[in-house]
Amino acid sequence: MSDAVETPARVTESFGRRVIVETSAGSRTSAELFGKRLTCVCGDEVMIRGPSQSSGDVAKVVSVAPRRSLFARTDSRGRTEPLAANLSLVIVIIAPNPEPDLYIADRYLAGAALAGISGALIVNKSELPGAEDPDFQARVNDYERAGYPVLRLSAKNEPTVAPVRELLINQSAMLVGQSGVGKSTLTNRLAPESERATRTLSDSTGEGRHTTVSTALFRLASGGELIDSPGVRDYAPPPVEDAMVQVGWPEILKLAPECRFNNCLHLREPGCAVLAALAENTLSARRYESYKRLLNIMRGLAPEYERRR
Ligand SMILES: Nc1nc2c(ncn2[C@@H]2O[C@H](COP(=O)(O)OP(=O)(O)OP(=O)(O)O)[C@@H](O)[C@H]2O)c(=O)[nH]1
Ligand SMILES: [Mg+2]
Ligand SMILES: [Zn+2]
Repeated sequence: MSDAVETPARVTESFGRRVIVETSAGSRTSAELFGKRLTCVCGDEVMIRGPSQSSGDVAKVVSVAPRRSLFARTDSRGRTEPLAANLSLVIVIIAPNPEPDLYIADRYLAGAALAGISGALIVNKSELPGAEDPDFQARVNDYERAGYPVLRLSAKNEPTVAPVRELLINQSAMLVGQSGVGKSTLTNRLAPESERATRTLSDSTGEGRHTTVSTALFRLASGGELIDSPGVRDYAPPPVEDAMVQVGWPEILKLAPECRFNNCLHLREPGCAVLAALAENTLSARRYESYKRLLNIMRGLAPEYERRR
């Protein structure tokens, strides 16, 4: 291949300056970012050059195509860190075990919505007795009532996984959630060639152990593509203005037009339809609490947000 020839490719895994790309012919190869200012993440569409003698023995990523979406997080220093590009769906996985932190799930779904990406919930390990707990079920039902697709399954039990294949057709989806919920187990089930390492039985009591260390994309024979990602202890979306936070809560956003003030943040304002729904118990108090928490987190990030504008 001549040095000047550029070919399109897809980033399927990223390790800083080094990435794995998949060419349109379907082969995967290692590549390096060309030039210091170039950055890319899993899911990016790029142009690569080489490998050839004069560019060294490794292919170079020379440009990144405009993104249809960018899913990102705020890191511990308040900076925005991109996680994946060109997603159409973010799937949060929870399980009865490890104990779910639904505030993380809510913030993931909010981060997706704020990036113009759809959200869905998978309840894995549904065969465990903890899945029968009425309180757990009520909390899961909150997501259905809010309008999210919710799938209950066991990644280890093939027939229960079929609805996920259906959901993923024509989607570019990323699995996210706490460590140990079964993201990689499900990825292996859906894309057997992915061969993702999963937590072994002897590790299963190891609190806070993170098995997966990289974000990686796989194509599914049944259609669509799936990205497995490392488990997290927390997640917050990049900073947004106060009025935008409710975009992450479809059930609140739906009520907002009925509020007396069109800039209502649903905190203490008179004539607030959200507070009325809360008093009538038609809105989940936990989900509302979660909305207020993200509003507070975003206000905490505001100075950093302004500084970087
Ligand atoms: N009982 C049960 N165990 C499951 C199921 N799915 C996964 N597991 C187990 O849960 C543990 C964690 O699974 P992983 O797939 O490694 O979890 P992960 O979400 O990828 O974890 P990180 O990579 O650390 O984020 C493993 O021991 C799996 O065998 C399930 O449906 N039922
Ligand atoms: Mg994993
Ligand atoms: Zn209101």
